[in-house]
Amino acid sequence: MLVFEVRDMTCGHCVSTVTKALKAADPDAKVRIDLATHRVEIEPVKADAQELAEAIKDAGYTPLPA
Ligand SMILES: [Cu+2]
Repeated sequence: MLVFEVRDMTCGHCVSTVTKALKAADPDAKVRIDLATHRVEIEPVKADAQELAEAIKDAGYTPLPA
């Protein structure tokens, strides 16, 4: 499982934007986001950590190693 901390994800809209971006990069990945801790957990199927971090960045957010 991959974990990022995304501190600039601040509301439900951000959560859905980040989720959509991750699903676009890896449609079958499992994505779990805890807004209170800004924690994004991903069980990838085909994308690697680099690609998923890029997807979060392209959506306008900043993934940090957690
Ligand atoms: Cu938001």
